[in-house]
This record gives sequence, C-alpha cells and structure tokens, in this order.
Amino acid sequence: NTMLSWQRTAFHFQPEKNWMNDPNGPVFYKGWYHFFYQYNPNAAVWGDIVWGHAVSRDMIHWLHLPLAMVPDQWYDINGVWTGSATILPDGQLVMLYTGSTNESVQVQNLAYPADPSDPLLINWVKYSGNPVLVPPPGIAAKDFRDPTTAWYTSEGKWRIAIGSKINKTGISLLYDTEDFKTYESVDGILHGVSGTGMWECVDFYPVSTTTKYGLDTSINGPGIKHVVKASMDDDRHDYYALGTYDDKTATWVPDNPTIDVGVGIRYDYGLFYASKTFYDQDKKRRVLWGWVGESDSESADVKKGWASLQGLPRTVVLDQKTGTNLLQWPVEEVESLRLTSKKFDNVKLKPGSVVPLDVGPATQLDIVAEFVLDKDALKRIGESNEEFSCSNSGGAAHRGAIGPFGLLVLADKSLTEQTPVYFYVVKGIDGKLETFFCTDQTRSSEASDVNKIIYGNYIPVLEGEKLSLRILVDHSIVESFAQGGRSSITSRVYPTKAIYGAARVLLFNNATESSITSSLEIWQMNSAFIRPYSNDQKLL
Ligand code: DQQ
Repeated sequence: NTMLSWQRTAFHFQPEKNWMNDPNGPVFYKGWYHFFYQYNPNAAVWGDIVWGHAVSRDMIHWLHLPLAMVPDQWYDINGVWTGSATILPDGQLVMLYTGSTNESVQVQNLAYPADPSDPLLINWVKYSGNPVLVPPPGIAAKDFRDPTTAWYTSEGKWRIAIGSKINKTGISLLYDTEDFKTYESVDGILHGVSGTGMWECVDFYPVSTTTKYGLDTSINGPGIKHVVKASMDDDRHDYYALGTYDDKTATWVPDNPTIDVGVGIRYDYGLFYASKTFYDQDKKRRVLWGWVGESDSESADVKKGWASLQGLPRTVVLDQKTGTNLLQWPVEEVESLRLTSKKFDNVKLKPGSVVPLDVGPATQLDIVAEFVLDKDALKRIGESNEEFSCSNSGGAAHRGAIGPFGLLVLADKSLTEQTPVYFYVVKGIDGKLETFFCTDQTRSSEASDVNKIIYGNYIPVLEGEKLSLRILVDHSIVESFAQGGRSSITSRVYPTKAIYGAARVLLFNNATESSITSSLEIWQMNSAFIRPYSNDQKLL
C-alpha cells in the first residue's frame, strides 16, 4: 500500500514485506556480515516462522538472500525459532536454534552451512541427529528456547546458555559440548532472578574494563566483566546486568543485586526486544542487534503489508567512567550515510522557548547535540522533592525548574504533531542534580490507533559532563542515545502530517527557571541500499 509508504525507513534494516521479529545468528564470515531474522513469509503478523537472511559489507547496505531455514522437519515444523552462531577455531560455523516441534515442544537443533566456502552462506543443512537437546526434567515443554553463541570453558569444552523459567523465576540453563551434537547439562544454573518470568533470548558476553575493544565471547580473565542479558517475556523489555562469571562453578554473580537482570537496567527504554550481540572479529568490536516492533495496531500492519524494523547495529562496551552500565553507539558505518550538515553554535534557549532549526527536509537525520545549563539559575533554583518519572509526570508539556529541554523531531508546522526527545533535571533535596532522559509520544501522531506512552528513565551524569544527545530520525523510527550511549530510547512514530517535506526539527526548552545553551550539528542522511540479491549481483 503506497499510501503508507512514508513509514518505510531509509537506513534501518527491514524486509521488503511481511513480519519480522528477533535478530538471529549475526556473524561476520569471509568478508560479509550475515544477518538472519525471525520472519513470516506469508503475512504481516507473527506466525509460520522461518529464518530470513541478508548480507552486507558494512551492516548498512544489505542484499536480501533466499530464506536460510524453513520449517520442514518434525522438530521445527511449528517454527524455526531464535538461535545463534558460533565460529570454531578452525573457521567452521555452527548454528544452534530452537525448533517448535510437531507437538509444540521447544527443542534445540544444529545447522551448518552446506558449502562453507560460499561467503554468502546461501544453503543450510540441518543435522541428521536433530534435535540435539530437549527440555530437561522439571522444565516445561514450552519454556526452553533461544540458545546463545557458545564460549570455551577452561576444561576445553564449549558452553551454551538457554533461557527458561521455573515457576516465576527466570533462569538461564547451561550445557557443555565438544562437538555441538551431544551435550551434558551443567549442574545448577548460570543465573536466575525470582519474579522475572520466562527469559527469552539470553545473551552472555565479556566486556573489557580497560580497553575500548569488544571481546570474543570466550575471552575470560582479569580486566573483564561479564554481561547477562535476558528478554523478559512478561514485560517485553531487554534487561542486562554486569557481573562476575566463574568458569569453574559455572555461575555468574551481579555486581549489584539491586540492578540484577530483569529488575535493573535496560538496553533501551523504548521499543527494543529480543536483542543479541556478536563479536565482529574484523573490527574487534561487539555489536548489538535488537528487534524494534510496531506500536500501531495489528490491522494497520496488515494494511501496510509489513511489520517491524531492526534497530541500527550498535557497538557495546563497558562505560569505564561509571563502571555500572554499558555504552551503546550506532556502528561507525552509519556515519557513511551522512550527507550535508548544518551547525548551530551556542543557541540560547530561554525558559519556555522553541527555536526552529532550518535543515531542509527532516525525515532522515542524524542529530548530535550538547546542552549546557545556566549556572546562575542552578544556584538560584531551590531544592525539590519532586518524584519525577518520564512516564508519569506529564511528558514534555510538564514544566519544571530545569527542564524539559531537548529536540522536537518529526514535527509539523503547527506543532500539533511532534516527538520531543529531552532531558529533565531535578535539583534534589540534597542539592544534587538528577537527570532523566525521555521521549514523549503523546503528540507524535494524530492517528488514534498508535501507542502514545512516554518513554524514559533516570540517566547517570557525572560531575562536569555536558548533557548530550544523538538522535537518528528515519521516517517512522526515532532512535536516541544520551550521554554517549549510556542509555537509549527507540520509538516508533506514525505522523500523519509531519511526513516528507512537511517534517521539521526544533529545539525547545520548557523549563520555568533555567535557560539552556545548545550546540548541535544535524546531518541529512542518505538512504541505504537494501535490496534483493538478484538485482544487485554486480555489487559482489
Ligand atoms: N521469538 C522467537 C522465540 C523467542 C521469541 C519466536 C522472542 O524463539 O523466544 O519467534 O521474541
């Protein structure tokens, strides 16, 4: 339906039509980034799940390849579900995935490339001895899914994690294997958190406390922390925690039990789920992919004939300044899409002001902005016991002494449609500043069948740091990062007026007391080539 084509994106990965969900088996192989994904080839709603497949040289421009795996065996006939890739030391690639059997039992299966010398990995073989793992005693048939990338143990075996639950405790089971065909279950669990429910798409990986590089999944030793991430089926968000992994006891302990998996930090405070990282051995970085669904109605998806995007691939590293969170940042290749830019230096925003930024069309943008609060006002402003929360404190229309301030993106001329991405600062009773990072969808669209909640959360800001935002606008997605990627908010928006040439971007400061000075640069973004393989053979 071309009527709805403005919602299609220009530089986010999406299939040509129909439904997509989780990223699967991302890997760099023989010069190509491979991206597999949960896909329904028949409709714009979840069902009939197969593995879609695309390849790229840079994770920006993509060639769609034939489906990699479809349900054609008793052990995956109800769906070829989520899985992960492991590269063995000799360069061999193995894929483990969950199959939903003819009886809807969740089992783990092994697959491998039919022709390992084919850099495009077009054909896949399912192992004749599948399934390689079935739900163990005490685990329900439908609570056993999403194997991770394997890592090497000190005993010389491969270890994988699989998400599950026991009663309401979300857990991650572990298995050891030497050949990916036979497995022994590891006593106990990697980790579990009561009350969190089913853990989907568990991810487990090391991060360096001293270098800026990503780490291969098997790396362990001094100067390393381990991340456990799980996608909470109950609240549909991806939570991670930093902690210490002990290879010998096969357990992981969070640094801080109050910010444990499922009860602490999220990758993203908007729409972002079922994410998965991989180690890019080419650029020595760890890259995070996450599924960004729709927040309009299912009937709207059926009408437009497609549903879901993938967020931009993000590098993930430990935030070595705070030590308590990760930093996520769009891969540097995104910057290759930057066209012309406009700079705005030291724009002074008085309390209650809005400043249009003349950048031309504003549907494909990369915005980098810094904000400085007014020092005198900060001294003058009294301490407050306001219990602010992005979601429940009235959004960008609610005026406090120091905020909200930030950008209005995808705004129409009259500002009846606008999506504010902003900070809100509270001077607490101890005199310290507390900062919140939010995105307000309440006025993002005049349509009534779309999600209008306000996203966001507290964000750590260290002494002397400027407040900073990076916002990528791509038609129907606004992907925002604050403080260099300490937190992110991804939002799907469906403007009816702020589309094509009518979309604008503005600065705003809705504070009552503090003025704000902002410096920013805004790039127009090119469109990526995301096309079927057959039309693009010459790109090879
Ligand atoms: N999606 C897959 C499952 C996974 C869920 C099925 C998470 O393997 O648990 O499409 O979105």
